[in-house]
Amino acid sequence: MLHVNVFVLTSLSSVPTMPIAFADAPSQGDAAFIAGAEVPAAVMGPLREVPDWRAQLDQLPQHLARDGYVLLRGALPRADVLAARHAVLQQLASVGEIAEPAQAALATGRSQRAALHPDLGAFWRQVCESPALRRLTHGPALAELSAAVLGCATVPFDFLWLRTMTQGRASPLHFDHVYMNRGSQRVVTAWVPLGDVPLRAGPLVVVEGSNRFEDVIARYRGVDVDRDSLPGSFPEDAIAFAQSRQTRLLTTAFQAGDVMLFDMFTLHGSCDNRLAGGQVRLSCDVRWQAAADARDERWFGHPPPGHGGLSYGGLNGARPLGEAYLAR
Ligand SMILES: O=C(O)CCC(=O)C(=O)O
Repeated sequence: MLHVNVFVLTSLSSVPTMPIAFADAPSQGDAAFIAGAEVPAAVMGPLREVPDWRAQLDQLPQHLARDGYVLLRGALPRADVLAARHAVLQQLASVGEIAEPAQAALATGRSQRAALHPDLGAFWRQVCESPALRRLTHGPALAELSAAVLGCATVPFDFLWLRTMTQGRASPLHFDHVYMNRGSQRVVTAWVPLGDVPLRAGPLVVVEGSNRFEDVIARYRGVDVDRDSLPGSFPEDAIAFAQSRQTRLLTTAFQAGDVMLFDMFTLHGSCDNRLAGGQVRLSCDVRWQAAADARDERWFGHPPPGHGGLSYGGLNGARPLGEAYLAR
């Protein structure tokens, strides 16, 4: 069932607002859900953490090769993550999508984004290029970690994927390869939760062992979503797929400061956001690649061209908060 939140922001009342529908608030609890179904205990597992990772940076490439990911707790200063979160939420509040105080990240169910910023791509670029966010995603900590994981000097993609996941929303399973394979093949994604992300907020989920599913990888290797006009997302239900492969879906509760790095052939998505009261889950993903390698032209430049030359306007995040997503 859908309901429409009718929160009205008096400070922005002269600007037309668009009501947006959200799914009804789900019950609370510590279970993970995907596509509305609770992940059965037998299918669910914890992401493996690299303990004491600072003392074994030289071991990270082996961890990446074995698991397809490395989960590093406390890799970024919590205060810097919260500053980036605040910068994003303030801008969402300025278009009436997030209620004040913005730190609570509660969606109002209304939006004045399109009325205030007819160029939605330019608005989203401004949010994604917030200085506090860039310091986090393009700063020395991720430079050092991506270099340790890839075993070479690295550069970040200029383009940043910022996720504002409203209630009920999740990212379908996919390999990142199909979105960014025109340049270097030595690329890692750094997934950065912008705030604490408990299970009910819909954290990242990885299909255990998928970095060695050669049959599935072969179906996607070389696919380019823009050139081939194909959706990159995996068509199969995540829980049913994990059961059919006798594997597990791995996730965990993340804290602000944790970082997960993974390679281009690790099948991943996210759990559903089931936070109560319309609370939004915020995270971003930034790619780092070998500095010496060729670059995928879509993701570099000021602004980067992005999908189909749409730059930041080609992202679902550029749509007013809560509007239906387009599959890519
Ligand atoms: O945060 C999410 O919902 C999905 C993130 C993702 O797909 C990625 O980092 O590649």
